[in-house]
Amino acid sequence: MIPFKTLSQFIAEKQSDFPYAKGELSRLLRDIALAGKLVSREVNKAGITDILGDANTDNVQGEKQKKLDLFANEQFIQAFKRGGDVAMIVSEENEHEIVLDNDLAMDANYTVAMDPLDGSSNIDVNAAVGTIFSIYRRISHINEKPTVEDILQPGTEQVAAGYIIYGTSTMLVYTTGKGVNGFTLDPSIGEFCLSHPNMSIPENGQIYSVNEGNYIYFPQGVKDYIKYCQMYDPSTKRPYNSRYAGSMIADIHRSMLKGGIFLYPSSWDHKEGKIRLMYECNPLSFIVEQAGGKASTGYRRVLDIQPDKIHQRITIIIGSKNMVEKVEEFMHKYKEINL
Ligand code: AHM
Ligand code: MG
Repeated sequence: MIPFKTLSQFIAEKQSDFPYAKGELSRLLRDIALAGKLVSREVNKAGITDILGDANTDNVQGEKQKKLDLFANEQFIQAFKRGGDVAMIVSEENEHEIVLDNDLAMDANYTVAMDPLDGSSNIDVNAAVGTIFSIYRRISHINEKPTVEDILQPGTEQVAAGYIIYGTSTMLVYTTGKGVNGFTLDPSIGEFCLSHPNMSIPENGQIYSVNEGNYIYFPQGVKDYIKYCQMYDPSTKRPYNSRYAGSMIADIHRSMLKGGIFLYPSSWDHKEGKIRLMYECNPLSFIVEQAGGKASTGYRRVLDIQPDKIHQRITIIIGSKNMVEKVEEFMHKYKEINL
């Protein structure tokens, strides 16, 4: 039985892991949890309130924005503004980085990259969606105006990262680089409570997640791996099962608990990959690595990539360590295609 502990109690306890900590990161994590609760409340009422459907706007990537995308974006931005610990935000929903220059943010130490509502295409059909966030320490001095370099840091520099999954229950999973812990929202008391301490992803799994509609456009190494997954071999428990939610949070959360792999390779309309480095790949790679898994482009570790733009996309293969290494083995048989 897991002893009862709220997220706030857990964060307060863990603050002593960082001797230099002054409580700002703890406050920031609590601000994220609060915004997550507001989004969760709205997601749970979707269908009976006017929050489903398109907002009739496009984001910078030309994707249709949903009303809930914009609602979630606003909740997190407001939480960071009110909290005063964030100097700059990068969001999937905003073309440019947002510099917070209100009085409260004058001595803010952190920058945040986020996807406020990942898996938007699932909103209208009542399937799981999520929030993903990545926290960096700014490089510039606190009384200087932050620049984009404060956020364009490789994933190895993340101070903390996490996701909130709005599924059958709402869960917040995060890491500060000392393991991964998961908290389930108890709606009756309005608190995230520790439900999944020290999460570790199985080294092997029998589930692969990929949009197979794009199969003919995948690199040959990925095609070979998919055929390997489908081949009968009882010694390695193949054929594997295929599950694809259309929301990588849902697919990766499943892998975290049961083992598995998620792939988004290059395809015909996303030659460089579809998933965004700063606010999807990096935070999820940090979490998965902290849980004992692996995240790679097929040729290099995701967390080592130096980002050059805030909405940069990459190819990603992430999940159970041995499964990711198997894909790398297949991919290394072919030359990397540099786009
Ligand atoms: P989004 O941030 O616009 O929702 O896009 C990211 C999502 C991932 O969560 C999901 O795995 C993928 O896009 C689905 O894309 P596709 O429909 O091309 O398979
Ligand atoms: Mg997304």
